[in-house]
Amino acid sequence: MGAPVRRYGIIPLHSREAARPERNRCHPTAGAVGDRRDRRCRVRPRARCCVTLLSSIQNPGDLRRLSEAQLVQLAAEVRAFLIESVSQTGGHFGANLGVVELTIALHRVFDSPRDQIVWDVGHQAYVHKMLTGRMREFASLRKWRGMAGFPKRGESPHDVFGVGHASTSISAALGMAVARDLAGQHHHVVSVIGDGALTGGMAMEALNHAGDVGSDLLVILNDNEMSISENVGAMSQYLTRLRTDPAYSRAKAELESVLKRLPGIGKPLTSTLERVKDSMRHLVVPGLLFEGFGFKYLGPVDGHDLPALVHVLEDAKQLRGPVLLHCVTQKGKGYASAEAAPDKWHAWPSPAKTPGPPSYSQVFGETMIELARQNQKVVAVTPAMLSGSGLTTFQKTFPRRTFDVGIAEQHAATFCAGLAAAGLRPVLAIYSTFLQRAYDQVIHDICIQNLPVVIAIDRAGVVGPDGETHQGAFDIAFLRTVPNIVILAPKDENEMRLMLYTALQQPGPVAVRYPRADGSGVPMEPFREIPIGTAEVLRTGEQLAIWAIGPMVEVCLRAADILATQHGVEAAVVNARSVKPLDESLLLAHAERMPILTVEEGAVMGGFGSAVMETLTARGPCVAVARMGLPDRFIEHGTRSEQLADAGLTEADVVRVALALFEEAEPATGSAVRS
Ligand SMILES: Cc1ncc(C[n+]2csc(CCOP(=O)(O)OP(=O)(O)O)c2C)c(N)n1
Repeated sequence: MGAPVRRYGIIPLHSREAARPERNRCHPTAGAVGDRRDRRCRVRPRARCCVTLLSSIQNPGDLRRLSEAQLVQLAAEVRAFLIESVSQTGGHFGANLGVVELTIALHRVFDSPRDQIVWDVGHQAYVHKMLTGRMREFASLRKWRGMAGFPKRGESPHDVFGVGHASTSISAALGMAVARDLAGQHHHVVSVIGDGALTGGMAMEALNHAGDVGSDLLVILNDNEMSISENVGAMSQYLTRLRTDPAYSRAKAELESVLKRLPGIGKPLTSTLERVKDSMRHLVVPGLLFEGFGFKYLGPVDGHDLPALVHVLEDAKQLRGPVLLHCVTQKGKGYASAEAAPDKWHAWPSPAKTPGPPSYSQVFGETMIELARQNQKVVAVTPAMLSGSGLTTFQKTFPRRTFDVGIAEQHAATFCAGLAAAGLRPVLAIYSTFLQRAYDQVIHDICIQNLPVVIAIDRAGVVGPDGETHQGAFDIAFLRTVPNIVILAPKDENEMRLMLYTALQQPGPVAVRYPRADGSGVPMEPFREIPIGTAEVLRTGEQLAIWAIGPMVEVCLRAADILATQHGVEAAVVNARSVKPLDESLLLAHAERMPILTVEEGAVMGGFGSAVMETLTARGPCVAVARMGLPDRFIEHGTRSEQLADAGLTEADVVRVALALFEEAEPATGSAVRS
């Protein structure tokens, strides 16, 4: 048996006076223990050092040399460094400020990497990276070939599990705990999961399994009441009750003491009494939801009280079986603006945009308002990405027709299927990368029943600094094989509007995919339907046909100009628009006359180009075909243009491949189809 479970008092709600004015510069922390201001900053060598203790931490073991006061000092330095560093590079901000004390306490109490700390989502792992020898790397955070913004196994032995999507940590940690048990080892495994990520079905599945398996596992619930926007759902309300209701905790304490004093009155009565006691406990004991899952519940504990955290973690370490420590933190802690508006400071805000075309997400949000005004049946559904998807104003305009379902992509898809089955016209606003979570729901619940759900796929293609875990590479390849679905890809933001309008006129499911990018600044047309399955010839030419989709259309038009002016090759450029169904008659007509080059910002394997090849193989003439798209490897963090260059999707690449294809096809018309 492990040590008895200790209960920790309810803490007051976050005190606002803790908010300090922001100082986003390297500044000395006031004369606390270990402050040696003459030392040079390792991060900014020419600056006087604001992180004297922090720069002495080479690995987490160094934390164990520090006194309690020094740990508190270290937390201040970590915050100063975070503010300084992320203000320069950009990156996730609020969540990291919220876990400063928790991360220090974890690395003080546990022995990483022997003990395994698994982060959920991983956007809050910057402090973990600092304490595990990667301070110098912060200048390259989320930059091409620089340090990743998420834990990555290849980056450090302390990153025991790679991540970027939410709700995976309990499953992964449980796997590690079970592997440890089977190997007869004795280290600790800890999962750190946010209250937002806890809304994900996977987290529930893992809690359910962990309680059954019973392995030693510590789950730390980092409860800051926020997902990216305010957290939603009944679970969130339950956590709020645990956190904040002093009457609840007083009643709990009083009732527990009364129950303890109740006498046993003979055998038959005892069992009845026990049952009564048990059901009364269920009324008032906090954390019973988790205890029902087979976890010992500790907390809630103030996640900014470092000594208390160290203390409770030491206790938790002694316990056997699955344990859940409920830790209350404040997103953005220590930076006034981020405390006041944690949603806006989830990531460091991008510099004010120079006036220019709106982003696709913005246009999507505005279009949704117009469409909802026209059609009472239109409703919007988002799995926890309200602002990222451009739906903030839509929600304000149509609060009853907006559904933020939490980090629950699978539920979001089937919820839409239900809405559609009952006669509404749901639009599921979802990032390409997160749609991966809902594949079965798209097949089983939407497409088999041919329900008219519009799937608005944002961030399709490369996404920039979030990198590998967030690339929108696979949606065409995985959707294309599913019967009934129509897949559209606009060349610009105006076409996206028209496609959304068109999608809502269809009797079955339609996906519209668009990039994480600004539009081209084209004028917006009144709504009109684009005939499904028709492509658009934007440039004529008889020596080569370039079939492109999405933002690649613009790239190919520029490439075609170069081909004509510099190489004397006249290429047709086709905006395919409809990936499924394809405009087969136009494609076959082109294939009769010239080689075909396909270009897409999506996985080349199984993508749009594959659809073209399949059509030509089945019905076309023997013609040379080349495909360009995202390669069969994961593309790391960097800027969008670095990633497109890495993938070989620049206009120069299109020119190069087009010339090679043209030259290969030229001597012998009727050369074999190839890719
Ligand atoms: C499956 C999935 N859906 C959506 C997201 C986008 N996302 C990144 S962080 C985040 C909020 C996470 O909230 P929480 O787990 O409470 O962590 P916090 O930021 O509050 O620390 C969301 C929705 C994601 N990473 N993964």
